Amino acid sequence: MTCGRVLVRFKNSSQIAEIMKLRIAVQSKGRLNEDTMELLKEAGIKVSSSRRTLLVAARKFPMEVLFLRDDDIPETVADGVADIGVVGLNEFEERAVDAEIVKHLGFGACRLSIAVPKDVEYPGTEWLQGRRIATSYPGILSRYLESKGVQADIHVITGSVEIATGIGLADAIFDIVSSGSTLVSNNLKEVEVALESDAVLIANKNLCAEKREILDKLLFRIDAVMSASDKKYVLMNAPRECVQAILDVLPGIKSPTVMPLAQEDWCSIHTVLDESCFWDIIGRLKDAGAQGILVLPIEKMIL
Ligand code: PRT
Ligand code: ZN
Repeated sequence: MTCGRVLVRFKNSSQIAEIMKLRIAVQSKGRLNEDTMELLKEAGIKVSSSRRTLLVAARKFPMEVLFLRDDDIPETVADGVADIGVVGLNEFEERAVDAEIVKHLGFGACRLSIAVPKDVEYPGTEWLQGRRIATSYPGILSRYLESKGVQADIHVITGSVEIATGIGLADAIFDIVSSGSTLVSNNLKEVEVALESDAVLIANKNLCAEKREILDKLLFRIDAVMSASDKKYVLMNAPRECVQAILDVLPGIKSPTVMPLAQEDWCSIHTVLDESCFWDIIGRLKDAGAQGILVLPIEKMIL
């Protein structure tokens, strides 16, 4: 299954060619769909957005996209029905299937945490001993409790886990937390973080050489997109005597470019900066003599 070929008949020709395609499983709707499709688009892989079709061929890249519920993605990849997939690390760890993580993608960040009613005086994991904990992630929770030497009563519920303590179903919950506002509005507080999660690209362990090659090409493109995503191209002008002071402020990935301007004794300085770092140093750049600072997005960055 993992090395299936697709027969293609070319237009204006009776020639039939075998085209190898990498099949990627993507969440059909939900929190990871948009970021995943955006990443593919940024990587130059065009996919028709019609979600009524389960399987859609990509344009400009030997890939097809299989749209699924996120719960089904780990197993689909492990079985080889899809070659690769994008899924939350939480879902992948819960299913504990035999597939490999090839890249952390950074989006869909959240954590799997234990939360207790906010008026509980929580001394540490010993409080959980013998308690009832409601969750949709029994696999990760039981492994976590075991690692802490705690025995608790795990109640598996799907959906609305956050109301379990309020209705007397459990003493604590174990669920996804992102901003924490769901916990606050249910009078809960986060006391233990068992897993920090983001979306991961997973792959079948038995891909044939041709599919590995397509995956490597995809990873090359994803790296270029991700390297550029939090970086800015920054240009500024300064009198020549200020250049050294400005260079001292710039953390620069590599040595910045300094070019003379038509106006005598003035230079233009170009560099690439982390966006977060830019806001920290903007004041110091101006104090050092930088003027006309331009900040531009970078689309791709090949390191
Ligand atoms: O239909 P399908 O089964 O495909 O989707 P789903 O409903 O099971 O999953 P979906 O789309 O809700 O989430 C997909 C993935 O997004 C999850 O598996 C996580 O990896 C990731 N993710 C990131 C989140 C969140 N952030 C998140 N905040 N998944 C869920 N939440 C929920 C959480 O369950 C809780 O109810 O948001 C609430 C908490 O949010 P805060 O901000 O109030 O803390
Ligand atoms: Zn799901």
